[in-house]
Amino acid sequence: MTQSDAQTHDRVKQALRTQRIETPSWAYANSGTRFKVFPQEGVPRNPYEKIADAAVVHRLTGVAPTVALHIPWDRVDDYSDLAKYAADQGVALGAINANVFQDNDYKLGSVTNPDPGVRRKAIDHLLECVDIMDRTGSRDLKLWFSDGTNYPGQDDIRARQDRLAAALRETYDRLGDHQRLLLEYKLFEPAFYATDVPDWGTAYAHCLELGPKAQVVIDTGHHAPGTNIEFIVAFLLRAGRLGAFDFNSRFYADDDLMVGAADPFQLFRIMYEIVRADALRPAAGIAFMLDQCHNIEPKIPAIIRSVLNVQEATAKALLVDAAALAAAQQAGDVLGANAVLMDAYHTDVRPLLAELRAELGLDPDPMAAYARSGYFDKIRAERVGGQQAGWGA
Ligand code: RM4
Ligand code: MN
Repeated sequence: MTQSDAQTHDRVKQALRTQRIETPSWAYANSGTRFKVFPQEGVPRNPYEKIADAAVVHRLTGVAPTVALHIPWDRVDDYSDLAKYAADQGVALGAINANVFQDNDYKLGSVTNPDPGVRRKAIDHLLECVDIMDRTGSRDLKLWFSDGTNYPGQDDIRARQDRLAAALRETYDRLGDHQRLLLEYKLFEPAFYATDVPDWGTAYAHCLELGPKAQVVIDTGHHAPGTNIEFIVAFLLRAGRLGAFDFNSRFYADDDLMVGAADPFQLFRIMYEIVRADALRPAAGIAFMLDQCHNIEPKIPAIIRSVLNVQEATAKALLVDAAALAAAQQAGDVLGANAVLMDAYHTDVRPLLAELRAELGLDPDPMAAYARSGYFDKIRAERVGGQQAGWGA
């Protein structure tokens, strides 16, 4: 290794030490498609058991210290007690995800429903989520609305935007100084004709109207096929409005597969824009969250694998030779510039990550360490009886 290679190696490891990835409580629970949910053994039966699993992922990877909650799936009587339990396990509670898509009242929408009574109920839930954040110490309220229409003429598109803006305003005004509203968009599903927050432009426009504490969330599975997601990342970073990611991968629509499984090159390109903006540091305020469902694969190892995939893409992005890239771009050297990026992408970063983990006192191979740990046998034996957590639970 030359001296400059050694310097790069150290710089990359140093940056990776600061990386934080948040895992979602619901990824530890049962999930499926609308055709079938296949239950698995050892699945958590309550939010405490989900947090215990998240803590295992953090202990083995060293970079997943927070877990996102979904309300009402993770409703408990005493959120301070849940936060204390998390701290005892070595993790903290992260973003609070509101859920205004699973109640019968929301058939025609939640905050954009034509019925003011239903809108009131939905907004009250969003405000309740901020109350919960006060107790859990969470910074972020993450909002995703399934609202939309299935048929042309079903409702007034413009009026629905007005209702959305009013609901967001009321929620935004309830936030504390250090709290944020993260607005997520999704192209379609469950609404098939017109979704009320279908794309980043709509989310961005609402966030601008609200104020600086409103930021956009990019869920990587929520775009039309072929969308250049790194362009959206670059745009929002430049505008100071990228608040978070929901990472996952997709082959077709909102597949919620393990991040980096379908398109590791896309994940690298996204992480390159993050590195380019120096936004990896927690102080930059970007929450790197997973939003996945493990329908057929074992859940905890799938989440570990996802965390490792994000780390690998990040390490490759950090390896891009910024000076060489800028020089090639400035010289109009199209092939040279592309080669700089591809050189970094083709580097095998697994030895560097193994070395970093050893330095942090972790097993260099978290997947193998989990398999050896006996944790699965323990939860399989302990978690019998009771209601397993899953969609709607
Ligand atoms: C939505 C969206 C939200 C997630 C729910 C479960 O499609 O991605 O972020 O909370 O699914
Ligand atoms: Mn999401």
